[in-house]
Amino acid sequence: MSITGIAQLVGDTKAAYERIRAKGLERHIAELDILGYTVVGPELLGMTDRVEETRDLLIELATREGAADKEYDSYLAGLSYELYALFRQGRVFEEWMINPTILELGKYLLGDNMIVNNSLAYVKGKTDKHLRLHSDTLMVPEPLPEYRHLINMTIALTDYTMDGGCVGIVPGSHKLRRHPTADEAHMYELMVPVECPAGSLIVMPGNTWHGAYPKKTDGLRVTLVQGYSRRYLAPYVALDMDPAIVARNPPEFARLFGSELWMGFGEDGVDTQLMVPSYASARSQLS
Ligand SMILES: O=C(O)CCC(=O)C(=O)O
Ligand SMILES: [Fe+2]
Repeated sequence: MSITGIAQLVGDTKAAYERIRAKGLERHIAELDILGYTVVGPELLGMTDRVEETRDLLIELATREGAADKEYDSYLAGLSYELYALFRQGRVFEEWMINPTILELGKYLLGDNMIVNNSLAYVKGKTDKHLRLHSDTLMVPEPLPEYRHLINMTIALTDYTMDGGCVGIVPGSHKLRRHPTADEAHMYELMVPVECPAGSLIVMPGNTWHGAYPKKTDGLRVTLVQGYSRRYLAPYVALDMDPAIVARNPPEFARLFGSELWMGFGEDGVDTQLMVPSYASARSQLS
């Protein structure tokens, strides 16, 4: 790294640490390192007043799609009925996407250039099936990288309990740097239930093994999932949207949705303004 690169790294590190401290997120960073996940309480997200509205809107969208007729079933046993690309379907989802606490933790894990990778919601009804253990770093060969490619930011919009079919996480599994085998995928006794109140954020980096418990209780479990990744990973969800949505949000929203990516060029070639700083030799390791 050049002297400039090192000086930038020092500056970036001090600034990142100050921001983490100012928000009181040190404990969560430690848990991510030690356990491979963390749960952030609703107060720290600062959007407690949006939880009910978001939950009701998701139930309304699912109902309109006929989810109840399908008994909230999905393509995988134990996974819930899925809704996709929420950021195009309501103002409140735009706010969740750029929630400052989510972005702070995300950028600590993925660097300042992180982009949106996924946008999903789950509506889960009663089921006697577990969701099998897996890691979200799909398609990546082993050994999985020690640093994170992507993170799953799960926002519980109803209270999470084991009997209510909450997520279960295998603590320390991120250190294995591999996917569970077909046999391990059913070792549910390894899971710790993530029980937390509605409005909590569960941060699950892509190497962490997780699944979900059968839902024995009546009523629906409602969840918003936002995936973020390093910018070289092709997003799972299409990032394009009505320009009016981009226009009514801060510039960081556009950036998270790819406005500064140089990939995807055509006959005219790359935008060198965007591409040249991507050379690792020209920047801090934090980005
Ligand atoms: O919310 C759940 O039941 C777990 C779903 C899951 O595996 C995920 O969001 O990656
Ligand atoms: Fe998952």
